[in-house]
Amino acid sequence: MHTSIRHDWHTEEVEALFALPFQELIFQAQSVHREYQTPNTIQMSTLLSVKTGACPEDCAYCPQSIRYDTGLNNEALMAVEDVRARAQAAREAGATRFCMGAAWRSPKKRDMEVMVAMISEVRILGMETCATLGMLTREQAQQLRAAGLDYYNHNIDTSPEFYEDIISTRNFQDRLDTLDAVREAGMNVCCGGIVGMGETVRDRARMLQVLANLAQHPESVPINQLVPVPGTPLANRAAIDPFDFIRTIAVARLIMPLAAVRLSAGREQMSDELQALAFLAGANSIFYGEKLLTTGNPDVQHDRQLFSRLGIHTAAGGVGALHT
Ligand code: SAM
Ligand code: DTB
Ligand code: SF4
Repeated sequence: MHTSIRHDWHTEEVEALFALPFQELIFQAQSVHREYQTPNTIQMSTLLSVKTGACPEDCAYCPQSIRYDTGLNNEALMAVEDVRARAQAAREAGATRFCMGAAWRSPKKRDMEVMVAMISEVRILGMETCATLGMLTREQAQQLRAAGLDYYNHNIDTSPEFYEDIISTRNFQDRLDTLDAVREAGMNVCCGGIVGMGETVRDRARMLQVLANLAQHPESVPINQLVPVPGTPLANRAAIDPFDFIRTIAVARLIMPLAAVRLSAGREQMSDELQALAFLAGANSIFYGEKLLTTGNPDVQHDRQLFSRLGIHTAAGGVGALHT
């Protein structure tokens, strides 16, 4: 059997995958995983929030929006040397990629100068570099690429239809425009979304359909489970059925066979068994280290033990990446 790589998915087809009996879906996803990916292998990225809080956007899930009182300490853009030290520590702990996040709508000229220096320093350490800084112009994307940025993370977060229920300060097309600029600059795309925000199964299918129908699939697809943060409008959303979360991972794997599917936010709230099920369904990358951007993540000792119990190896470089 050879599953083809498609870019012409219909919503109904993707919905039909979500509707498969759970075991059938997992079997299909694991079969595709075996065909296209290295089994039992997981790539690890470490996140660092290099500029925290006071973001002018109103993303309903986000503790960093200036509009919600989440008790977060706002922090200015970090010094390059401090970021370098954090990247080195992450490398020593076993991460292969370092992802720098900033709570901006989009970076200013002054910010870009610092980011360029930061990216070069992390690259010198021999790590892959990733950044998530908000919307970019074509010129900014080129500048980041020239500085040595390997990946840009920019999530579509949900379906085009549900988007305006979650964010009002930008639209879905703005996200697609930045993704286009990132692609044009020749960088790897990291793009996914959040589940558990009150969206329907159709919204989940539409989100994955949009990603799979891009001219080129993202090299990395983070699937985040909403971390409900007190003070945000989504603080009291009912938790998603864990099996529905796993279904989202499985469908991402099935329709984007070459992508690294990232089991992202929400791991701290998941049991070891649920994470093992996510890996079985096709997740093969994680965020590694005690913190995501502002919220918690499992400690490294626990992750190492989990991988050892499952016989999982850690990958040296990006799966299916354009540049490593
Ligand atoms: N400001 C930039 C932007 O939004 O593009 C970059 C940083 S932003 C925090 C990166 C991503 O983190 C968001 O797109 C969203 O998918 C994810 N995220 C933020 N808060 C979250 C939460 N409470 N639970 C799960 N994912 C979250
Ligand atoms: C992604 O998709 N998830 C990461 C990363 N890309 C930047 C961020 C998760 C953030 C969770 C909430 C927080 O820690 O602030
Ligand atoms: Fe700002 Fe990004 Fe948070 Fe939205 S997700 S409020 S853009 S930091």
